[in-house]
Amino acid sequence: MSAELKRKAAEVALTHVRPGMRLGLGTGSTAEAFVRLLGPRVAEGLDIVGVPTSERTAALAASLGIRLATLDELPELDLTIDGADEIGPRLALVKGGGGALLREKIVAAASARMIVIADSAKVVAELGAFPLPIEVVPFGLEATRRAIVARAAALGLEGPVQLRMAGDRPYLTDGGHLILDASFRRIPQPEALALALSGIPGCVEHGLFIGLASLAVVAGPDGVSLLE
Ligand code: ABF
Repeated sequence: MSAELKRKAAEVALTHVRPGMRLGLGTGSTAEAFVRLLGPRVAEGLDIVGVPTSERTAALAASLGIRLATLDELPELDLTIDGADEIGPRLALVKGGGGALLREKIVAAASARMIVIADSAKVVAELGAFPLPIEVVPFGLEATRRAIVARAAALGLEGPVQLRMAGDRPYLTDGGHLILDASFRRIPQPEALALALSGIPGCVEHGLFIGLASLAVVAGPDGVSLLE
């Protein structure tokens, strides 16, 4: 997605921001485009407070002068703006390619509304081509991985479930967890998979966001469209 398309989607999302809002700030390059547009508006006097979903976003927002709070200080938010890796039917999402899915989901769930911003290539008829990120605790990693494989197989899903690496070391999330990327290729029943994964000890959270987004702002070569 070109920087220009990201900015266009972010611009439309910005029109949903009102003075006084408590805003969840997403992670990833599209969410960062939104934060970069928000900074100058705050400098002009727009009074909002942001709750970042990652250390990366926190650093960017702070550098732009955006007032920040933790979710403990502001446990109820008005709106979260975030990106996604895939946008499927009924605005079911795959998120977590950027490694921030746990905080992203906690923040989205604490928000009255969530708006997803993305380019049109992220819109899919069925989720799953993008490997599903699953955040797990380091203890018992292989047992947890096998449980994921078995629960998925019971739903007819097969494919490698692999530890995400950062160079020659496992990738570590902001929460000190690991990520398993599950390449199921297709996820025809995201609700069933979400339920199955949530029941596995050792799985902290998975990247299926179901029933959280209420609007997607999708930028493509022919303009911006809204999905509800
Ligand atoms: C976050 O950033 C993630 O949930 C998703 O994995 C990623 C999307 O990144 P980008 O906007 O750079 O494509 O929203």
